[in-house]
Amino acid sequence: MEITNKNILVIGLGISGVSTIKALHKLGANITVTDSKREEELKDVIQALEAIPLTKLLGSNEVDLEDIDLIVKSPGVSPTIPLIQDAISRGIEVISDIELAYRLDLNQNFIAITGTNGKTTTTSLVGEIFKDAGFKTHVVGNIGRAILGELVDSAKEDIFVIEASSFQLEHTRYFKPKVGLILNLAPDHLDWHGSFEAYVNAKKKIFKNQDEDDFLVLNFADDLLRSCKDEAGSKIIWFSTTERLAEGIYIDGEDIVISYDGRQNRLMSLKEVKLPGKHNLENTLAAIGIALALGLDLERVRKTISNFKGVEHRLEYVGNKKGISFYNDSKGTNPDASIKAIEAIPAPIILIAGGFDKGTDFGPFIRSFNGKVKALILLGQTKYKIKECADIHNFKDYHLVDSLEEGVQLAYKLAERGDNILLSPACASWGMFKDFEERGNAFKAAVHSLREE
Ligand code: UMA
Repeated sequence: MEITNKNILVIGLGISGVSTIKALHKLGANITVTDSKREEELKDVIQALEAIPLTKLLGSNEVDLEDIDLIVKSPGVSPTIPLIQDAISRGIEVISDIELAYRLDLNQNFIAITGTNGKTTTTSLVGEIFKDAGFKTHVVGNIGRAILGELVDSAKEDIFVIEASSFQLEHTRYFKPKVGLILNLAPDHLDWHGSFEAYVNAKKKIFKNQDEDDFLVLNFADDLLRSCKDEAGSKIIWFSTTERLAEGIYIDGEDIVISYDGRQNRLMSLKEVKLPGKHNLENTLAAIGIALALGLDLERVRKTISNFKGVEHRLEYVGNKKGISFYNDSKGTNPDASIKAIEAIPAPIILIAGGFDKGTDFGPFIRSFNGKVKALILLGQTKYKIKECADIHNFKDYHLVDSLEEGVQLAYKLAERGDNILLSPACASWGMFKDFEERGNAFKAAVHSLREE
C-alpha cells in the first residue's frame, strides 16, 4: 500500500497511536492526530513526537474529514463515536494498526494469536520459541508494544508474533497471518462489541482471509472453535487437553503427544511444563501447534517450554509472608480469566476482585468458587454488582473496600498460614488504574509493604 503524501488521520495518542505516527512519518504520510484528552494530559507523548510534523486536534475527537484519505483507529476507541460514524458515511476507510501493518507488505511472517484468555502468555511463549530457534522475533500487539513502529524498522526475514485483540481484529479487512491461533472464546468486551456474536465474529477475522498455504491452530475442546472447521480455508492444527486426537497435539497420560503427518511423537512430560494450571497447558499445546506449523526443531521447542516460567501479572507469584502466599493475576480482566486462576491456585483462596464494568455476567465466576474461595474482597465500580451476584448464589463471605491497598491489608488480616491471597479482578482496571500493569504493580507494592510481625 502506498502511503507517501496520503492524508492520514490517527485517532488516539496512546501506545498504538504513537507507534502508528512514527511509522507513518517514516513512510512519508501527512499526519493528523486527534485525541479526546487535552494537550496538558498528553504532554509527555507530544514531547516524544516533537520532531514529527503533525496536525494535532486535541481535547475532543472533532475533525474536519474533508481531505482525509484513511483513518487508523487506536484499538480502544469505540467505532460508535460520531467521528467514526461520520467517516463511514463519507466512505473513508477506518482500519486498525494490524491491518495497516499487513497492507504495508514489509513482512510476510505474521503469527497472530487471539482468544479470550491466555493470549499474553501464549504470545510470550511463542516469542521465546522463535527467539530460541534463532529468529529475530518481534513480540507485538495487544501485549503492550504496538506493531507499526517496529515493523518499519524490521527486515523481511524477521518474525512478528502478534497478540491480536478483538478490537484490533474488528477493524481488519485484508489481514492474513501466515499462522493464526484462537485459544478459546468466552464473553468479554460486550459493552464495546454490542453482543457475544459480534465479539466472536471479530475474533474469527483472524482466519477470514487465510488460504491453503496458511495455518490455523484451534482448541478442539472449545465447541465454538470446533465449528470453525468448515469456515476456514487454511490448514487446521487442533490441540486438546481433554481428549486424544487422531491428528493434533494432545495429552496422553503424563505426556504431551504430537500426532501429525502420520507420525506420533511423545514430545515431553507434563512435569517439565513450569506454568501452573490446566489453562496454561492449553496455552502450551497451542504454542507447540504454531511451532509445528512452521516446521521448527521440536527438541529445541521442548527446551524453551521447560524453561518458560510465565509472564508478569499472569498468576505471578509475588511472595510469602507468615506462611501466606500472594499471587498477582491482574491480567485477569474478565470472569473467564479469573475462573481459570481460581482453578489453578490451591485452596484456601482469599480473592480480591472488582473493577471496571464491561457488561459481563458474574454468575459463572461466583459458581466457580466451588468451596475453594474462603473470602472475597470487592473493589471498584463492579463491587456492588458482584456482591449482588454473590448474594444470589448464597456466597456470603465478602467484604467491600475502597482501594486495592485496603483490600490487600484486609486480605492479610483475614488470612491464616497456608492461605493463598489472589488478585484476579475479573474486570478491567479502568477507572481505578491506567491499565492492568499499573494495577498489578500497585498490588505488589501493597504486598511488599505489609508488615510481618
Ligand atoms: N481516545 C480518544 N477517543 C476515544 C477513546 C480514546 O481519543 O473515544 C484516546 C484516549 O484518550 C487515549 C488513546 O485514545 O489517549 C488510547 O487508545 P487505546 O485505548 O487504544 O490504548 P493504547 O494505549 O493505544 O493501547 C492499545 C491497546 N489498548 C486497548 O485496546 C484498550 C493495548 O491493549 C495494546 O497493548 C496497545 O494498543 C498496543 O497495541 C491493552 C488492553 O487493555 C493491553 N487491551 C484490551 C484487553 O486486553 O482486554 C483489549
